[in-house]
Amino acid sequence: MKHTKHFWRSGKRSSSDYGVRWQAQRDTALDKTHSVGAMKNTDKISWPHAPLHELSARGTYFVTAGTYLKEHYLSSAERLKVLHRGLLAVAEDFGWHLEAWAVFSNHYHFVGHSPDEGAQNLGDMLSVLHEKTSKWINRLDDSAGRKVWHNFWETRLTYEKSYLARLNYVHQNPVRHGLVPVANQYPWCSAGGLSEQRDQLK
Ligand code: NI
Repeated sequence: MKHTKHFWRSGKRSSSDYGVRWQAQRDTALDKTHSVGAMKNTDKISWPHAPLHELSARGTYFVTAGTYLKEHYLSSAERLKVLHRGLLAVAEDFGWHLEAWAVFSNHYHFVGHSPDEGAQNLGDMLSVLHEKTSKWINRLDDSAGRKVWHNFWETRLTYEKSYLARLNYVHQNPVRHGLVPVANQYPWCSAGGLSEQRDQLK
């Protein structure tokens, strides 16, 4: 944040300075989301309603997607497993290399590298995941046509420092949510036995 103040005071602003500023703001919003610990308190988050997707550039992205009205539609081990496996499967199908991810009962996060051609297919990739998981969950709950997913938000990570911070953020997310004392005890995330999970997909 010192960084941002400096730019404001000096009157020098470039688009990349805004990049830092927006990332810092989002960091603050996300910290509020998770600092409370227990999952049920995430209901207090106010996520943006109409995110602007800027996906032209190839790069590394931090992505969060949440369920409609933050309902805990995935609150069973079986459902988390299906979403988890689905996320890794669509990433592979759409050419995204995921470096860190964490899947919860009403949202998920990941840090991923886009395909060389660019990040434009992120929306399609998540649509496939959301459509498939919605249909499956709605079938289980006998609620055909119910809206399960809300939207997704992405940030392109253009600074090494913010990239490393987001990687750590995603890896530690199960701990931030108060679900486990140590991240590798949470099965539906990249900290929990990465290579083993990737092998199971094949
Ligand atoms: Ni989270």
